[in-house]
Amino acid sequence: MHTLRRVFAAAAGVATVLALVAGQPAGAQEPTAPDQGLYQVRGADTATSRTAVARSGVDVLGARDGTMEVVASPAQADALRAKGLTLDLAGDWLAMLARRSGGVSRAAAADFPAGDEGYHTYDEMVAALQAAASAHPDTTALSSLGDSYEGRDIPIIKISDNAAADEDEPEVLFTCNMHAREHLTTEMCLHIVDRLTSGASEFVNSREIYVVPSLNPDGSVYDISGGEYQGWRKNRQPNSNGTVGTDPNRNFSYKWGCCDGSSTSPSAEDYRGPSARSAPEVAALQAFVDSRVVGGVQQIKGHIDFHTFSELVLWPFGHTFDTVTEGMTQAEYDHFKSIGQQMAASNGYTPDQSSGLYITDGDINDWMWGQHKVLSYCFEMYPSSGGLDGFYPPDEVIAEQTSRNDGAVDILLTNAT
Ligand code: 0X9
Ligand code: CA
Ligand code: CA
Ligand code: CA
Ligand code: ZN
Repeated sequence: MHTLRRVFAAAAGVATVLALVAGQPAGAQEPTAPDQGLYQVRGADTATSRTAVARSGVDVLGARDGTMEVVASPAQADALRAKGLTLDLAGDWLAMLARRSGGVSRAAAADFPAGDEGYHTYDEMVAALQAAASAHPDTTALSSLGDSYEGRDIPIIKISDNAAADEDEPEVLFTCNMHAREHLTTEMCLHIVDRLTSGASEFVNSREIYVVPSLNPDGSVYDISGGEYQGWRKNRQPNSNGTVGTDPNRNFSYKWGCCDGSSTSPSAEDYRGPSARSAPEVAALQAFVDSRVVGGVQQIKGHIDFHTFSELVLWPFGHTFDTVTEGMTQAEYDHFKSIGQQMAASNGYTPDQSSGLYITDGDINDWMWGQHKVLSYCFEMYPSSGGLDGFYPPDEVIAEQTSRNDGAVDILLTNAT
């Protein structure tokens, strides 16, 4: 880690959707289907069938209760229908994106589109952390995990009594905004910072808490560039074939690419990257967590990685349907499940093993547990479903949907020992 310094990265490129549509397989096309259609997929009632949908190359927005929301090309939609699934066209994704983002000038990215200014841009997030750090010098320490691909800092704030000292207290990590368009999660991490620095939480004295509000600064800046929402998920690292972006949540080093839970296609939204930890943002987070092994003992005991959307509490593993497997005993699985169920009872989300949603490999939670034995969860936040608005709910929901997780966060903190 080095001291946080502001880096002015090159301006984000002109918005383009070429990356989203490149590399699609040719096939029979429904004449009326948009190039990028938002679909509700019904009949994906099992994790196996949901994994097949994820592997088909579509962009999975959310999934629960046998219904998946995906963005698909006409050929991809036809291919899924040929598998016996029912696809209902809910709209033209690109037209919805343009409409949703209003008439703001393309050059303006000083804040979120009109009406959503309550969300923090990257610059506002950094400013909020700097304000928290200067208001609470004894209980915070602000630094950076390192640089993103485009050279932005990835801020990390530590919150604890005597924050400057490495005390013998269980350490806990909260990470947010690994996927660019999942902006509500940045607010979730900032809310955790607010609550822990407000003097209302006893955990400040008994834990050392690390919060990373944006694991994907470049992607989140890009997503609101030009005053329009871009629907961007991945980081902004160029690929060898001219497309842009690695999915950070398929790029972690534990069993990377093991299990057909990610794509080898650079244009795919779940592209795993050319090698494990090839994304600088992933490498930076892994290096930090690796550095918390002190005297042979991993100091971090608990972790939540926040995503949107579907209102789920998920635990490892994601790469296998098995509960007991290499790296996971029955007792360990039962512990994950028990605490996951307690957190879900507190926030009203649905608890499940990650692979119960669909198979992924190289995700952060598999690495946190598989490599470091950290009690690590994935939360999929509000809403339970929602298509485009699933990623861009109005800023009016921020307060309610972040404080909704206060109880679950406290359960995680309690059990991180
Ligand atoms: O696919 C992901 O990376 C996460 N969902 S999201 O829609 N936010 O992209 C879920 C990862 C959880 N792991 C598994 N489902 N195996
Ligand atoms: Ca703002
Ligand atoms: Ca302390
Ligand atoms: Ca410590
Ligand atoms: Zn996500």
